[in-house]
Amino acid sequence: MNKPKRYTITSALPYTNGPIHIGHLAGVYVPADIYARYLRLTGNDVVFIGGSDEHGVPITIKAKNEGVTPQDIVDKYHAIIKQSFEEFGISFDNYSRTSAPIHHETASEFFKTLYDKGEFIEETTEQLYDEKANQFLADRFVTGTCPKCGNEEAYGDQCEKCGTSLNATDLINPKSALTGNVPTLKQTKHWFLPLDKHEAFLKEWILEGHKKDWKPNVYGQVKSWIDDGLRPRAVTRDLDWGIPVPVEGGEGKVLYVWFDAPIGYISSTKEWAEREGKDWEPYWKDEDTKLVHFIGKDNIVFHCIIFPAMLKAEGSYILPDNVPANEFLNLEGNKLSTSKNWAVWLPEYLKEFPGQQDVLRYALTANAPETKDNDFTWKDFQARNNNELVAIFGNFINRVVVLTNKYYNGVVPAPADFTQVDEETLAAVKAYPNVIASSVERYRFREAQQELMNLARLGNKYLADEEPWKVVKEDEARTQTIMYVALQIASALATLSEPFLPFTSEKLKNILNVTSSGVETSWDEVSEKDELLPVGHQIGASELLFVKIEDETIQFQLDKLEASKKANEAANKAVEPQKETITFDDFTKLDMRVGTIIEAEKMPKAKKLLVLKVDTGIDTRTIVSGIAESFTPEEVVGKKVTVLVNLAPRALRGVESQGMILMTENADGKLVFVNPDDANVSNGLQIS
Ligand code: B3M
Ligand code: ZN
Repeated sequence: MNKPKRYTITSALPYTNGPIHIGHLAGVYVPADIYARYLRLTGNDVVFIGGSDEHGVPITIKAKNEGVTPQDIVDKYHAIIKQSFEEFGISFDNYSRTSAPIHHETASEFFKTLYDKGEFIEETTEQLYDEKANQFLADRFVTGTCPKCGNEEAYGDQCEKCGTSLNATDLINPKSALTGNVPTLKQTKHWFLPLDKHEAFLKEWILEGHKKDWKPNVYGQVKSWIDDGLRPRAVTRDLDWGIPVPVEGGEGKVLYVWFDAPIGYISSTKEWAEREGKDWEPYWKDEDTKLVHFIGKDNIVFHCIIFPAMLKAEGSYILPDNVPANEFLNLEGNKLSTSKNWAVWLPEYLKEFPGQQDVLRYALTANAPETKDNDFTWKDFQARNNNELVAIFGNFINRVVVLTNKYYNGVVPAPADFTQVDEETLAAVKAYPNVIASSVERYRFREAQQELMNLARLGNKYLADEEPWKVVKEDEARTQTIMYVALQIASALATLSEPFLPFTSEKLKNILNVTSSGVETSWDEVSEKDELLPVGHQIGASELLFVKIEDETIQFQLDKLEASKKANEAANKAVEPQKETITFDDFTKLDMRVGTIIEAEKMPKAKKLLVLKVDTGIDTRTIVSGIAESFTPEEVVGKKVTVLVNLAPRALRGVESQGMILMTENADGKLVFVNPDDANVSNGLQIS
């Protein structure tokens, strides 16, 4: 095993403008948590840092839309997000927030240090300004065409399509996200971090130093940015939500969110150290500490170029050893989207699958977008649960525990002589800690979890081959040996599953009764010890670790997504542009009345037409209406409707139609009547 080391593990600070979904969990938090748990289990000194990113434009936009303050928004979602992390077993040592005073102080100080060292360029430049909103536009306040890839919906700080980091003034045809206005240019002073000045160092540190150990997707992105040439980047903004710029001339300005947010990792570490009575500095300043940032691919430039340049400019910090960014997770073939409600939200998942956090963790890790974008499907989720967790892991444990209770009242039996299969099986178990560790240490969490499952497979196969339930009839000693070996595998699974399936691991440890009786095995002991569960140890009663997920449950989830899709299609239906203005006199020419359909029949040989008799309050008249594909005649009789009564009559298939019934369309394209929403309005009343 490796020598214990100090680790600072960070995971991206989620924006507090909504709850978190499976994409966040799969891309960042589950892998980070597996890594942190594994390192703790192997005796390292670990701080695992998280927190909420509470500044930035999306939060102010959301607050504006909802008519509340940005603080209301961040308070609400910080609480929701923090709770989700706890519920899914993300084992942060500290979860902070960037609105915390300790963060404001830390970020301010950091800025001042760079300012005092002359690490910024102070410059008055022309920036985009929205005359209508009376506000400068940067970041997500402005959209336009990406100069690099032509994406027409690039933001003022980044193009999400090609990943390029942008300055708002780079956008072609910029448009204000607040008013839709074309921005003007207005002078304002800002502080810029001259990334170009750090280019040589970044080249050497990453392009030469990390070519081999960083993931190809991360390395490739960084290389392409550096090859494109780095430019100074503004680290302040003309906004009122954020950390005030702490130097002269900074009044009314705040730090750019991507300047303060990564410093949030440091503030969160400080908060933790204060609480635990520790010194935070070695975790950020000691060269022996390994700093690892877990992020999604859209955050690569900030963690691999901008933040390291900041840390380097400050001078006293270490740099990340690795940034194992993941690609994106899709859902049922489509990009996850908050605005389109195309997501599996964690609070909702927990309501619908109570107690089944590990199933989601497992399915997400099995499909983790480690090297390319990947797809989460509910069918795969069901199959992973039913065919792997239930049929292999759960089945093995259940057999071991049930049989041990049945044959030996739950007491670990003494083995007789081992056969060659027994010896090989026990030796194979001992190899797993290293095999899994080697994958985890290379950030290959899918592979690591597959190996864990291979250990469960080994156990399952061992029992299936050795068939203790048959042997018990003729060979008592052999049965004891088989059950002894199987119990050792169960104990190894309890330990090695912890990083991946923490809730299951705990449950299994309880079933095996190892925690309270002091026979819990450490990660390394699985390799080192010959006996994990001692002879004579009393285990507990059987309890199911996983339950089968039925087709109906999956169909319910698919139906929910289908409903989201429909709602989106309806919302996206092109809204017809407004027609030419008419005068009030034009309007009064329309004579619209409340009426009731009193008879209806199909027009022979016409698919779309119904012939209606309508009581208009003035008279009863015939109206031919193109609604037969949406309604049967029986459905419409008795319906209150709005009728345009002074429309010139016209003949349809030889029947004279004397007016028109007002209709619109619902999300499914079905026609619906525009009708008075009150049964008491009487026929003939004028609509005005
Ligand atoms: N809040 C972006 C995001 O949630 C940003 C990460 C900050 S990490 C310092 O994707
Ligand atoms: Zn682009």
